[in-house]
Amino acid sequence: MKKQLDARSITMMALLIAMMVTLSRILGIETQFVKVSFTFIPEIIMGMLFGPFWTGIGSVIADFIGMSLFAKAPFFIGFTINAFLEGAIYGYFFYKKEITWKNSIQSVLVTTILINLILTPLWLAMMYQVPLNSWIIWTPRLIKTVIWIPTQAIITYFLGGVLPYKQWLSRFNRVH
Ligand code: FOL
Repeated sequence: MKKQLDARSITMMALLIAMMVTLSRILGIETQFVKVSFTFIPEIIMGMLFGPFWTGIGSVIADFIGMSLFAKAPFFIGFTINAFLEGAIYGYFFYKKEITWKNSIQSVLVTTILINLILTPLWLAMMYQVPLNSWIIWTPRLIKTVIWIPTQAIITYFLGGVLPYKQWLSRFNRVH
């Protein structure tokens, strides 16, 4: 059985979900074919504290809230699947773990390859009915990927240095 969430954990989840919505829908850059945002930061924090399952659920809730408040395009279920997998991946790499160069780089490589280079091109091709090999899918995406992998890896690693995660862990994962 999954550990039940207590009131304090639910409050922290809500705060992190609000950060995800803000970072992805208000402070993020969204074009029709590529998105750039810092949503991975609250996702990693949630991943450290609550693990893959709850971080996947939290990211899906953030997708629903973001789409219902700030939709710039029609809802497409593929991006909800992305949200779940992305949350689950950060939970897998960071739940109750220290952030190191190794898991920073691994997490950005796995999300980039699975989400940004495999699933999202499929969703975009389906959503806009363009061929999967069209330049409009790949040109901006490959440019973003080259810049984004080192950027996200570096930010992730430095998050490890500034977050009081040991304190948080003892607060949020107390044995009842
Ligand atoms: N449907 C849902 N459920 N959520 C959304 O956020 C959403 N957004 C759009 C349409 N339907 C949606 C708007 N269009 C990308 C580009 C345009 C776009 C949605 C996504 C995109 O390229 N996204 C990222 C990866 C996806 C992710 O991080 O979840 C990218 O690779 O740049």
